[in-house]
Amino acid sequence: MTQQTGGVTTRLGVVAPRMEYRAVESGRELPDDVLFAVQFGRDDAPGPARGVARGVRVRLEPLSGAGLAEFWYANGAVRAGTAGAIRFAADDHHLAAVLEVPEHEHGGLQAATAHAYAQLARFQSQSGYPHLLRTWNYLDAINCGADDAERYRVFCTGRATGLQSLRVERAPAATVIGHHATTGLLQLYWLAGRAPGIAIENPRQTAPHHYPRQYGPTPPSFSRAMLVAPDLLMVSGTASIVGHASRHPGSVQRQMDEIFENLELLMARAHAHAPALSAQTGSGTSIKAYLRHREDLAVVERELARRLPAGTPFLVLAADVCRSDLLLEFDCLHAAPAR
Ligand code: 3EB
Repeated sequence: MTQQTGGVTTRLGVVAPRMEYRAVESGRELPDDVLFAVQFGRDDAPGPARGVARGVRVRLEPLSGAGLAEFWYANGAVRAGTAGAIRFAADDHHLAAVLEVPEHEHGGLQAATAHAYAQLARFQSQSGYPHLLRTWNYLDAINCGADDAERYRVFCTGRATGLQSLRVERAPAATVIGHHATTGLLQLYWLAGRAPGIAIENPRQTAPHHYPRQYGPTPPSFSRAMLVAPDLLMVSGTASIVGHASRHPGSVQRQMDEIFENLELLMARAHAHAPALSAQTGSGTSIKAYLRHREDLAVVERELARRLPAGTPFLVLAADVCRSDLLLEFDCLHAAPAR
């Protein structure tokens, strides 16, 4: 089936939200055609406050790109609502939703995470958008705790427990990142579709559900990237990992080179399924970097400016990555260049 919607021709008939980083004007309401907006920074930063139906504020300090928000533009009318503690907004093809769970209400991270994912699973199975495509997860002190008590590993166990009831044929693409601030919250937001995406794996990296025991009792389960529509690839949080091992501890530059190897391999594979997507980083690529040490900012900014077409907006956020030897991680949206 070929269909024309908003100027985008697709073969599958799925039309992705158009996603871009743009400046938020303080005090302005979200335009009606926005499905979801992700803002970064403290509660008193400009833009819609916490609790706005069509969006979330992630409490990570922007080191570069302050004031930029990630806007997801809808296709068709937007319907927003709540279901218990979940806030959601949906268009003709996709649903965005957010759930923020105070850890103390559940007696700790593992139970809070299990609860959050059980809520997600229950909601998703009734939502009319059954295909979970992409999740983002933010928690405090992600590297605290020794060995299997490290909070990222505890999170992984809680997530697996909560998701048990959801039949996911393909694990979604995902990001799990640590706040530098103390928020007390597990923040979870996600994108789901009426139609499934196509999971893209990275042959340089071990499938997460096959990670060996040394990384924790419950291996994570996520796809390295999800082709949401013929014109949008959503790449998972991508770090300097080859096989299952972290590479280049101590070198931000070399970790970044490894990340770009991983990203471009995923882009090349996605291009084989979706020829509208470029096989390399280009004008349709949006990157947000999560950076552990702010003194590495200049290196990251220089590299992103060098790799992205001139003037491409990008974000660098102060954050912790799920393994303490990883200095940074990238989220990447890879869209067909605007026509
Ligand atoms: C990695 O490749 C780095 O637990 O869902 C990246 C993306 C990472 C998602 C997850 C973890 C997750 O293993 C960490």
